[in-house]
Amino acid sequence: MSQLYYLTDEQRAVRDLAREIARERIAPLAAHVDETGEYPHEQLKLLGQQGLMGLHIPEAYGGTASGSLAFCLAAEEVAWACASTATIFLVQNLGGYPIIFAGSEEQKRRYLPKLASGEMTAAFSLSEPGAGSDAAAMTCRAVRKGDRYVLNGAKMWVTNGSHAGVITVFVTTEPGKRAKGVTALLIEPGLKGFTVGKPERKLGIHGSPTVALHFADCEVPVENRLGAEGEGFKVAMKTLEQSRPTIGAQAVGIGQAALDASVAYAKERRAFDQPIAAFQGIQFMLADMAIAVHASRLVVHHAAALIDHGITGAALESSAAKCLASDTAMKAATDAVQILGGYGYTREFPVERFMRDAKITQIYEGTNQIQRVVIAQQLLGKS
Ligand code: COS
Repeated sequence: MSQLYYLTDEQRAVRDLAREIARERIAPLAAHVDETGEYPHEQLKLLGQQGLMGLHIPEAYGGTASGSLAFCLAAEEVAWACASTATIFLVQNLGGYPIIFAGSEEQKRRYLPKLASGEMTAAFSLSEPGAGSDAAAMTCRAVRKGDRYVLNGAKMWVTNGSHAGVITVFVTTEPGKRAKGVTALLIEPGLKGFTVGKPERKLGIHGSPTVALHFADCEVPVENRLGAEGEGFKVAMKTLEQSRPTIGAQAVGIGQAALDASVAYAKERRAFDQPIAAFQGIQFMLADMAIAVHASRLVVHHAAALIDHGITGAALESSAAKCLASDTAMKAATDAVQILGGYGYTREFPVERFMRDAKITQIYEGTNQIQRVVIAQQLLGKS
């Protein structure tokens, strides 16, 4: 990997620490996690113990406030080793952002220190069975009754929803008003009328549980509301704008892992009396993978640096980072399977896992079609 001259000493230290943990402690377990769907408890605990869960959390609440670029560097390293663990690591960030942006002092004190230490994990719940890309079309409803909201409806595709100690759930308090009727609530497990669905059986990221949430006359205290009524959609959009580069970082990690596995195999595997790395057909594939992964990393780092510099309105750069890096990871992983040939198609090598794991990065936190909608809106204005 080329030298990233622009990193600060702190960012380098975060990357090196994450790399060491990822390569020595997380990577050896990745195939097992994929095979069994086992939740990566120990891996997450380790990330918490080493201070990597609090990179995005202000120091006043137990974090290190290291910033978005530092977090992206750590996310890439974790994803290089195990995309499942990386997904939960990213959701810790996604679920924590709304509390940082919109939480009251009491809410911040209640949750952020536990998220920073890894004692508690978080989740973020925007999508519904009938509302994914069109998030404002949500129907899960909260009706205020005195000092409580009564929730009815379902949410879907909630990463870590079965394990999180706190979930930011977006509901409508004024159906028909679309975005302007959306309100964010903090939900903890154990509330009466709140149940978690069975884990989805997915193509990849098997160790990262994805569930539906069901609410049947579930009563939530008003003090669990995050921000004002009707402000939830903006909280969700602002959160996604900050979080999408981190999905890009996860994708860079998967793409780099696919490239590394391909280079290693091409140097070992012989055909026609020479290593297949001697053939230009393979060399060009490796070079194209390296170009795209390198470019993706730089675009991810640029979007993260904009966030760290407090430059608002980085929706274009954020969506571009997520989109480019995830498309790159998918292509790199598919090419890695091709380079490894029949072996690549088996579980004897990790590249088929990279290919299955890469696919989700083109889908979650907004499909890449939605990223292009966001980018076009920035270019053209909203029609
Ligand atoms: N930051 C702050 N506010 C934002 C914003 C951002 N990045 N993007 C939009 N908003 C605000 C808008 O300014 C608007 O508020 P005003 O009416 O006061 O101006 C409000 O949010 C609604 O925005 P918009 O009218 O653009 O909403 P749409 O219903 O047209 O939806 C898209 C816009 C498609 C971009 C949105 O629904 C989206 O991101 N969908 C994908 C959802 C997603 O990523 N799901 C995955 C969930 S996590 S697995």
